[in-house]
Amino acid sequence: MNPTAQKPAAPAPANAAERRDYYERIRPLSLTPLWESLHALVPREPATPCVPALWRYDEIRPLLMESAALITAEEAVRRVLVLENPALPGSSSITQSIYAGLQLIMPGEVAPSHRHVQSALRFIVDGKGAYTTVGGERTTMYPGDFIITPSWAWHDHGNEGVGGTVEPVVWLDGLDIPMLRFFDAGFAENDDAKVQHVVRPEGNSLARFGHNMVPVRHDHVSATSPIFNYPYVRSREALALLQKQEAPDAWLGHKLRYINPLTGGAPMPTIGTQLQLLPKGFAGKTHRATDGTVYSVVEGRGIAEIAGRRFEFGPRDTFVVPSWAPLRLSAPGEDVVLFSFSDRPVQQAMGILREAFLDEA
Ligand code: GTQ
Repeated sequence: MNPTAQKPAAPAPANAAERRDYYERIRPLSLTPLWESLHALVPREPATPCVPALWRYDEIRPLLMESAALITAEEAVRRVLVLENPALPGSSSITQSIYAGLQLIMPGEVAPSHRHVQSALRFIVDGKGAYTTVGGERTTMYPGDFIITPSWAWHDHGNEGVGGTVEPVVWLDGLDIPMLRFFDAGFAENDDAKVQHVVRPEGNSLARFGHNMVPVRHDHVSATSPIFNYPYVRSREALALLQKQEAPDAWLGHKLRYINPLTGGAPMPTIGTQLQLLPKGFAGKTHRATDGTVYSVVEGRGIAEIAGRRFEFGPRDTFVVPSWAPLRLSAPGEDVVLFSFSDRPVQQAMGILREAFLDEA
């Protein structure tokens, strides 16, 4: 699998000492010999340093709640436990291009308004009744909702509850932080006000753009979808209907991607998102793709075999599938619903996305 490992070790050249001496002499001039690293720079196939990993929510939740006693959301600005790929310590990255973390907001707390070039998605994991405000419109969060904070949009989060109850709310943050770091293109600023002024009623963008219609006099297409909350009730209903009406895809089950209704493309310029249902008894075939992907389990227990390692997952767990790692999903005991995201739209824009659907089980 590892392309560098396939190469038989080259016999030491007769002039090895001369070469070493030469390398030492060119180093002070900031020069290096390509021929020593060409195979790693241009690998035969992806050789990611990322490893597959699973984060169990049952293990994380008590620790997350403990953090609420250590620091307020306001002091932390964003109180988040970063899900860091075990093979990329210190990188705050779950894949080479994607950041993920679990953010907690306690009843009555506020995460103050700021904005940054990094785009963010929120996938609600636990609890309901928190809100986020984006561009002057609030949306109330329910488990399974997929919410977007576009690049450079002001956003603050709070938790006032809904329907008379207020409870801790946890969501999975997905950001393109490593990509922005790679491009050295990040800017950020804090708002003057802690909580931004609400200028549009809740549900306004969904009414305008979320029903397969758009306002006739709207002709502004930006890089990010004008819908910023894709409610779970609606996406889940679509999957339930497909489950009744169609056979599942042998690799993916019933899988839909979220779209920007103005373009049909991904809702965010840098991150693609999907929701899939594996019907009870599903035993998927193996597939792989060059976009390392983060999965959040919404419903059900199932199994992900990733690069030969077996992970048993349950509701609210998160797992990561590295680039080009073979993946096989199964749902032996019950229906499973998975949300997932990756850098797919970037790879598609570059024309480099590859995927393979293998015939073996
Ligand atoms: O909510 O704005 O997990 O700026 C990391 C950076 C969340 C946020 C994160 C952020 C945010």
